Amino acid sequence: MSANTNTVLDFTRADFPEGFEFGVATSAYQIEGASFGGAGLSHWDTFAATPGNVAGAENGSVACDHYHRWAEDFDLIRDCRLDSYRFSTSWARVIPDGVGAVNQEGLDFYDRLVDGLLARGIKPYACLYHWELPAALADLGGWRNPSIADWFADFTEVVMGRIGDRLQAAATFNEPWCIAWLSHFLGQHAPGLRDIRAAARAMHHVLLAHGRAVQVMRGLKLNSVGVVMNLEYSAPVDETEAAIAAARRNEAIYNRWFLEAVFKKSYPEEALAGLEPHLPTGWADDFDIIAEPVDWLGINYYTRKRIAADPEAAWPSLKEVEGPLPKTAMDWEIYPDGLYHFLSWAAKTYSGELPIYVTENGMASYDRVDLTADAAERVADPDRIAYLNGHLAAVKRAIDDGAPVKGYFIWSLLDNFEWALGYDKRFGLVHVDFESLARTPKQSWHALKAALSSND
Ligand code: IFM
Repeated sequence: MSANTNTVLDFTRADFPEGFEFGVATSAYQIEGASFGGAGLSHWDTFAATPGNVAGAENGSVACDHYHRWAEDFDLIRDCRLDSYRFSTSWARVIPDGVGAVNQEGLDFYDRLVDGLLARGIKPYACLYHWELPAALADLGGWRNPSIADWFADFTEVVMGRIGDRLQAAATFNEPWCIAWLSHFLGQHAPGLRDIRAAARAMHHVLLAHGRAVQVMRGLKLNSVGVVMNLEYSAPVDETEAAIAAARRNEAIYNRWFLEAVFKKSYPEEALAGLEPHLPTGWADDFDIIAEPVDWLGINYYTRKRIAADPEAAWPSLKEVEGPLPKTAMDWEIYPDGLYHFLSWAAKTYSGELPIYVTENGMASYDRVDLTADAAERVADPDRIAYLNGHLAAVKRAIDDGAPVKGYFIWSLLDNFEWALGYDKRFGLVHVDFESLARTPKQSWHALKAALSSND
């Protein structure tokens, strides 16, 4: 590998095993334009319409207008020489009320996406749920209501019955921790609750819904079914017993709760200590459904957090403390060793020989835009190139040490709606002007194209 100059990537395809896939990831609400095509309202529409929830009072009603511009976006994926694309399906677009009548226009849209990818030689990876719960189901308690497992199973049947036959792989959920904890305990995402009982129920019901969806997809004869977990490295702020125990509690809630349920039919003790009183009755009987075997594991990784004990606060009695490492525009520390750790740890502890995909990794950066410059220099994002170099080196190291990693998806193809932070945080390989919606490939897109073409 050559020295990093921040305008080139330090790798070629030949540095990775034969068949290793390079891809990009997006999600429905963040790019499609939720107001188009007869979609129902989701809880992200209503959360964003409530003052103070989203920076700049922004929302996903137009987003990147991928709903109409998907062909141009897929050309950008193909022209970058990427192998694979990971997208999500919006429940409210397909079934506007969450249950019952199907919006054919919505289903046709996802059918077009899959065919459009295949026509360009790009492998389609679909994720059923990336956070936009239909508002009609939120009215019924959303993830707190145990019936959500059956509602989600029905949604799975509708979507996968239509597109499942042409997918490279399907995932049930993107980032169950965000669906449950970030949204029902920390209150940062829709539905914006800060309630331990709601959080505990969501943490269990999302897993039950995962298991039910796997069953449905098996019934449809899909044989590449997985789930996407987000993992965050949890480092004690110092070597005190209190800090070590706090980091361990954080890690149990964040990283082990979902993996342990799916692969070991249990929940970690440190998390149960606070959550068990709030779990639904009979929770332990659901593990046979939750642990329906999967075919692959997706890991989303971005950063580490330094954790201290907070004895003044209620359980889990911990707080984050700012770390010393260089940070992205999200203020997230850049820590590629965490990715190395998780790839090896997840395989050894949970998923064994199953293929692992890095289903998201990337950064929000402060890009320099000069649309009069030469094509490759119009949007300079050297920090993203350095970030990708660091993390791809970590992936390579994990593979060399035996982790069964089969692919790496960059978050994200386009600058997009970064949830409660609006459009200000730019994660794309492709710059989006949110006035004109024009797309401009960044320097990182050009660097990636060069790296992936280098042994054509
Ligand atoms: O934008 C999000 C995405 O929706 C889920 N994973 C993390 C990304 C960056 O915050």
